Amino acid sequence: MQRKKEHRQVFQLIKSSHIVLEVIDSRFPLLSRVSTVENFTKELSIPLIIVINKCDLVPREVCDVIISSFNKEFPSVYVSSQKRLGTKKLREKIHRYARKREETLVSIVGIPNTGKSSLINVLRGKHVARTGQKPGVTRHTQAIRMSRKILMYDTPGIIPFDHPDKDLHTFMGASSIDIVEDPVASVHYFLNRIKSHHPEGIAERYGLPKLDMTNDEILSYIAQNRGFLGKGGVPNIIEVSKMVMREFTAGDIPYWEKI
Ligand SMILES: Nc1nc2c(ncn2[C@@H]2O[C@H](COP(=O)(O)OP(=O)(O)OP(=O)(O)O)[C@@H](O)[C@H]2O)c(=O)[nH]1
Ligand SMILES: [Mg+2]
Repeated sequence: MQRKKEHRQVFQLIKSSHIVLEVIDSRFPLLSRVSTVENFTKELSIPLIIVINKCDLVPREVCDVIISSFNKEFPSVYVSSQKRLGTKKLREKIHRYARKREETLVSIVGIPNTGKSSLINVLRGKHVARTGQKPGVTRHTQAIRMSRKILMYDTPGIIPFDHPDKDLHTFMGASSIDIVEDPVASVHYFLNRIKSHHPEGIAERYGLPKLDMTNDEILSYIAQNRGFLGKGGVPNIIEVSKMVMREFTAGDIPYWEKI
Protein backbone atom coordinates (compact mmCIF):
# COMPACT_ATOMS: atom_id res chain seq x y z
CA MET A 1 0.00 0.00 0.00
CA GLN A 2 2.86 2.31 0.93
CA ARG A 3 4.26 1.72 -2.57
CA LYS A 4 1.00 2.78 -4.21
CA LYS A 5 1.19 6.08 -2.31
CA GLU A 6 4.77 6.59 -3.47
CA HIS A 7 3.72 5.91 -7.06
CA ARG A 8 0.97 8.50 -6.83
CA GLN A 9 3.49 11.03 -5.59
CA VAL A 10 5.84 10.28 -8.49
CA PHE A 11 3.03 10.81 -11.01
CA GLN A 12 2.04 14.07 -9.24
CA LEU A 13 5.65 15.20 -9.54
CA ILE A 14 5.78 14.33 -13.23
CA LYS A 15 2.77 16.59 -13.79
CA SER A 16 4.70 19.60 -12.55
CA SER A 17 7.97 18.70 -14.32
CA HIS A 18 9.37 20.30 -17.46
CA ILE A 19 11.50 17.26 -18.37
CA VAL A 20 11.38 13.62 -17.28
CA LEU A 21 14.42 11.33 -17.31
CA GLU A 22 13.42 7.68 -17.40
CA VAL A 23 16.39 5.67 -16.11
CA ILE A 24 16.53 2.08 -17.34
CA ASP A 25 19.00 -0.79 -16.99
CA SER A 26 20.98 -1.49 -20.17
CA ARG A 27 21.09 -5.23 -19.39
CA PHE A 28 17.32 -5.58 -19.88
CA PRO A 29 16.26 -2.39 -21.66
CA LEU A 30 12.78 -3.41 -22.77
CA LEU A 31 11.77 -4.84 -19.41
CA SER A 32 12.93 -1.88 -17.39
CA ARG A 33 10.91 0.70 -19.31
CA VAL A 34 7.75 1.87 -17.52
CA SER A 35 5.00 2.24 -20.09
CA THR A 36 2.67 4.06 -17.67
CA VAL A 37 5.25 6.82 -17.22
CA GLU A 38 5.93 7.05 -20.94
CA ASN A 39 2.23 7.26 -21.82
CA PHE A 40 1.57 9.79 -19.07
CA THR A 41 4.32 12.15 -20.27
CA LYS A 42 3.07 11.80 -23.86
CA GLU A 43 -0.47 12.76 -22.81
CA LEU A 44 0.86 15.81 -21.00
CA SER A 45 3.36 16.67 -23.78
CA ILE A 46 6.25 16.66 -21.31
CA PRO A 47 9.58 15.81 -22.97
CA LEU A 48 10.95 12.45 -21.79
CA ILE A 49 14.54 11.33 -22.24
CA ILE A 50 15.37 7.65 -21.86
CA VAL A 51 18.64 7.23 -19.96
CA ILE A 52 20.08 3.77 -20.56
CA ASN A 53 22.26 3.37 -17.47
CA LYS A 54 24.87 0.77 -16.45
CA CYS A 55 26.25 0.72 -20.00
CA ASP A 56 29.58 -0.37 -18.50
CA LEU A 57 27.96 -3.82 -18.09
CA VAL A 58 27.02 -4.23 -21.76
CA PRO A 59 29.11 -4.23 -24.98
CA ARG A 60 29.15 -0.93 -26.80
CA GLU A 61 27.54 -2.36 -29.96
CA VAL A 62 24.58 -3.67 -27.91
CA CYS A 63 24.04 -0.17 -26.48
CA ASP A 64 24.23 1.30 -30.01
CA VAL A 65 21.41 -0.97 -31.17
CA ILE A 66 19.25 -0.06 -28.15
CA ILE A 67 19.82 3.64 -28.75
CA SER A 68 18.94 3.54 -32.42
CA SER A 69 15.76 1.62 -31.66
CA PHE A 70 14.63 3.77 -28.71
CA ASN A 71 15.51 7.04 -30.46
CA LYS A 72 12.59 6.37 -32.81
CA GLU A 73 10.25 6.85 -29.85
CA PHE A 74 12.05 9.10 -27.37
CA PRO A 75 15.40 10.91 -27.33
CA SER A 76 17.76 8.44 -25.67
CA VAL A 77 21.28 8.43 -24.31
CA TYR A 78 23.42 5.76 -22.72
CA VAL A 79 25.46 6.43 -19.67
CA SER A 80 27.34 4.75 -16.89
CA SER A 81 26.78 6.59 -13.65
CA GLN A 82 29.39 4.40 -12.04
CA LYS A 83 32.09 5.11 -14.62
CA ARG A 84 30.84 8.64 -15.35
CA LEU A 85 30.40 7.96 -19.06
CA GLY A 86 27.95 9.66 -21.40
CA THR A 87 26.83 12.29 -18.91
CA LYS A 88 28.11 15.22 -21.02
CA LYS A 89 25.69 14.29 -23.81
CA LEU A 90 22.87 13.95 -21.30
CA ARG A 91 23.62 17.38 -19.80
CA GLU A 92 23.53 18.89 -23.31
CA LYS A 93 20.14 17.30 -23.97
CA ILE A 94 18.74 18.57 -20.67
CA HIS A 95 19.98 22.09 -21.42
CA ARG A 96 18.47 21.94 -24.91
CA TYR A 97 15.03 21.14 -23.48
CA ALA A 98 15.45 23.64 -20.65
CA ARG A 99 15.82 26.42 -23.25
CA LYS A 100 15.53 29.92 -21.77
CA ARG A 101 13.30 28.99 -18.85
CA GLU A 102 14.15 30.72 -15.58
CA GLU A 103 13.92 27.43 -13.74
CA THR A 104 13.58 23.92 -15.19
CA LEU A 105 12.27 21.03 -13.09
CA VAL A 106 13.64 17.64 -14.08
CA SER A 107 12.25 14.50 -12.47
CA ILE A 108 14.29 11.30 -12.53
CA VAL A 109 12.09 8.22 -12.52
CA GLY A 110 12.23 4.49 -13.22
CA ILE A 111 11.96 1.08 -11.62
CA PRO A 112 13.97 0.48 -8.41
CA ASN A 113 17.72 -0.06 -8.60
CA THR A 114 18.36 1.28 -12.11
CA GLY A 115 20.72 3.94 -10.77
CA LYS A 116 18.53 7.05 -10.52
CA SER A 117 20.24 8.36 -7.39
CA SER A 118 23.68 7.46 -8.75
CA LEU A 119 22.90 9.45 -11.90
CA ILE A 120 21.84 12.46 -9.82
CA ASN A 121 25.12 12.33 -7.91
CA VAL A 122 27.05 12.36 -11.18
CA LEU A 123 25.01 15.22 -12.65
CA ARG A 124 25.40 17.17 -9.41
CA GLY A 125 29.12 16.30 -9.23
CA LYS A 126 28.82 15.43 -5.55
CA HIS A 127 27.38 12.60 -3.43
CA VAL A 128 24.06 14.11 -2.43
CA ALA A 129 21.60 11.22 -2.89
CA ARG A 130 21.79 7.90 -1.04
CA THR A 131 22.45 4.90 -3.28
CA GLY A 132 22.66 1.17 -2.59
CA GLN A 133 22.62 -2.30 -4.00
CA LYS A 134 19.20 -3.15 -2.60
CA PRO A 135 16.03 -1.82 -4.19
CA GLY A 136 13.96 0.79 -2.37
CA VAL A 137 16.90 2.86 -1.11
CA THR A 138 15.18 6.12 -2.06
CA ARG A 139 11.93 6.29 -0.08
CA HIS A 140 10.98 9.92 -0.66
CA THR A 141 11.27 12.51 -3.37
CA GLN A 142 14.33 14.70 -2.90
CA ALA A 143 15.09 17.95 -4.72
CA ILE A 144 18.70 18.49 -5.78
CA ARG A 145 20.05 21.48 -7.68
CA MET A 146 22.04 20.58 -10.79
CA SER A 147 22.77 24.20 -11.72
CA ARG A 148 21.40 27.67 -11.06
CA LYS A 149 18.51 27.08 -13.44
CA ILE A 150 18.00 23.32 -13.21
CA LEU A 151 16.41 21.55 -10.27
CA MET A 152 16.36 17.75 -10.30
CA TYR A 153 14.08 15.45 -8.33
CA ASP A 154 15.22 12.01 -7.19
CA THR A 155 12.24 9.69 -6.73
CA PRO A 156 11.48 6.27 -5.23
CA GLY A 157 11.51 3.45 -7.77
CA ILE A 158 8.26 2.51 -9.44
CA ILE A 159 7.46 -1.18 -9.04
CA PRO A 160 6.54 -2.34 -12.54
CA PHE A 161 2.97 -3.44 -12.02
CA ASP A 162 2.71 -3.91 -15.80
CA HIS A 163 4.75 -7.09 -15.09
CA PRO A 164 3.11 -8.57 -11.98
CA ASP A 165 5.44 -11.59 -11.85
CA LYS A 166 7.42 -11.65 -8.55
CA ASP A 167 10.35 -13.62 -10.00
CA LEU A 168 10.60 -11.06 -12.77
CA HIS A 169 10.72 -8.24 -10.18
CA THR A 170 13.55 -10.02 -8.37
CA PHE A 171 15.34 -10.58 -11.67
CA MET A 172 15.18 -6.86 -12.44
CA GLY A 173 16.42 -5.97 -8.96
CA ALA A 174 13.08 -4.28 -8.24
CA SER A 175 12.46 -6.66 -5.28
CA SER A 176 15.22 -7.81 -2.97
CA ILE A 177 16.18 -11.50 -3.02
CA ASP A 178 16.44 -11.29 0.76
CA ILE A 179 12.72 -10.80 1.19
CA VAL A 180 11.22 -13.00 -1.53
CA GLU A 181 9.31 -16.03 -0.34
CA ASP A 182 10.97 -18.50 -2.68
CA PRO A 183 14.56 -17.55 -3.66
CA VAL A 184 15.00 -20.87 -5.46
CA ALA A 185 12.10 -20.10 -7.81
CA SER A 186 13.68 -16.69 -8.48
CA VAL A 187 17.07 -18.18 -9.33
CA HIS A 188 15.43 -20.74 -11.65
CA TYR A 189 13.70 -17.88 -13.45
CA PHE A 190 17.05 -16.10 -13.76
CA LEU A 191 18.89 -19.21 -14.96
CA ASN A 192 16.25 -19.89 -17.63
CA ARG A 193 16.52 -16.32 -18.79
CA ILE A 194 20.32 -16.20 -18.90
CA LYS A 195 20.36 -19.53 -20.74
CA SER A 196 18.25 -18.08 -23.49
CA HIS A 197 20.00 -14.68 -23.69
CA HIS A 198 23.61 -15.11 -22.64
CA PRO A 199 24.53 -18.60 -21.31
CA GLU A 200 28.26 -17.78 -21.51
CA GLY A 201 27.72 -15.23 -18.71
CA ILE A 202 26.90 -17.76 -16.02
CA ALA A 203 29.55 -20.21 -17.27
CA GLU A 204 32.18 -17.48 -17.20
CA ARG A 205 31.30 -16.22 -13.71
CA TYR A 206 31.25 -19.60 -12.01
CA GLY A 207 33.65 -21.58 -14.20
CA LEU A 208 31.01 -24.10 -15.28
CA PRO A 209 32.54 -27.06 -17.15
CA LYS A 210 29.92 -26.91 -19.95
CA LEU A 211 27.03 -24.78 -21.15
CA ASP A 212 24.27 -27.40 -21.30
CA MET A 213 23.80 -28.09 -17.60
CA THR A 214 20.41 -28.25 -15.88
CA ASN A 215 19.58 -25.54 -13.34
CA ASP A 216 19.96 -28.04 -10.49
CA GLU A 217 23.37 -29.11 -11.77
CA ILE A 218 24.48 -25.49 -12.04
CA LEU A 219 23.37 -24.63 -8.49
CA SER A 220 24.98 -27.76 -7.02
CA TYR A 221 28.20 -27.02 -8.88
CA ILE A 222 28.33 -23.44 -7.58
CA ALA A 223 27.47 -24.60 -4.05
CA GLN A 224 30.36 -27.10 -4.12
CA ASN A 225 32.81 -24.57 -5.50
CA ARG A 226 31.86 -21.75 -3.17
CA GLY A 227 31.47 -23.91 -0.08
CA PHE A 228 27.69 -23.55 0.36
CA LEU A 229 27.38 -26.98 1.96
CA GLY A 230 25.30 -28.18 4.87
CA LYS A 231 25.57 -31.29 7.00
CA GLY A 232 27.10 -34.25 5.18
CA GLY A 233 28.19 -32.01 2.30
CA VAL A 234 24.62 -31.43 1.03
CA PRO A 235 24.48 -28.28 -1.15
CA ASN A 236 22.59 -25.41 0.52
CA ILE A 237 20.51 -24.45 -2.50
CA ILE A 238 18.58 -21.66 -0.77
CA GLU A 239 21.72 -19.78 0.25
CA VAL A 240 23.46 -20.37 -3.07
CA SER A 241 20.34 -19.09 -4.89
CA LYS A 242 20.43 -15.89 -2.86
CA MET A 243 24.13 -15.43 -3.52
CA VAL A 244 23.72 -15.85 -7.29
CA MET A 245 20.86 -13.34 -7.39
CA ARG A 246 22.81 -10.83 -5.29
CA GLU A 247 25.76 -11.15 -7.65
CA PHE A 248 23.54 -10.69 -10.68
CA THR A 249 21.90 -7.58 -9.22
CA ALA A 250 25.35 -6.19 -8.44
CA GLY A 251 26.33 -6.61 -12.11
CA ASP A 252 28.90 -9.34 -11.41
CA ILE A 253 27.43 -11.86 -13.86
CA PRO A 254 27.87 -10.88 -17.53
CA TYR A 255 24.37 -10.53 -18.98
CA TRP A 256 22.50 -8.60 -21.64
CA GLU A 257 19.39 -8.99 -23.73
CA LYS A 258 19.51 -8.02 -27.38
CA ILE A 259 16.51 -6.14 -28.70
N1 LIG B 1 27.71 -1.22 -12.91
C1 LIG B 1 26.98 -0.14 -12.63
N2 LIG B 1 26.30 -0.07 -11.47
C2 LIG B 1 25.58 1.05 -11.24
C3 LIG B 1 25.50 2.12 -12.16
N3 LIG B 1 24.69 3.07 -11.64
C4 LIG B 1 24.28 2.61 -10.44
N4 LIG B 1 24.81 1.40 -10.19
C5 LIG B 1 24.63 0.57 -9.00
O1 LIG B 1 23.26 0.17 -8.96
C6 LIG B 1 22.80 0.10 -7.62
C7 LIG B 1 21.54 0.95 -7.46
O2 LIG B 1 21.90 2.32 -7.60
P1 LIG B 1 20.96 3.49 -7.04
O3 LIG B 1 21.50 4.77 -7.60
O4 LIG B 1 20.78 3.39 -5.59
O5 LIG B 1 19.60 3.11 -7.80
P2 LIG B 1 18.16 3.77 -7.66
O6 LIG B 1 17.53 3.68 -9.00
O7 LIG B 1 18.27 5.13 -7.07
O8 LIG B 1 17.46 2.76 -6.65
P3 LIG B 1 16.15 3.00 -5.71
O9 LIG B 1 16.35 4.26 -4.94
O10 LIG B 1 16.16 1.79 -4.83
O11 LIG B 1 14.99 3.04 -6.64
C8 LIG B 1 23.97 0.58 -6.73
O12 LIG B 1 24.64 -0.55 -6.24
C9 LIG B 1 24.83 1.35 -7.71
O13 LIG B 1 26.21 1.35 -7.34
C10 LIG B 1 26.25 2.01 -13.38
O14 LIG B 1 26.27 2.89 -14.25
N5 LIG B 1 26.95 0.86 -13.56
MG1 LIG C 1 17.44 5.91 -5.39
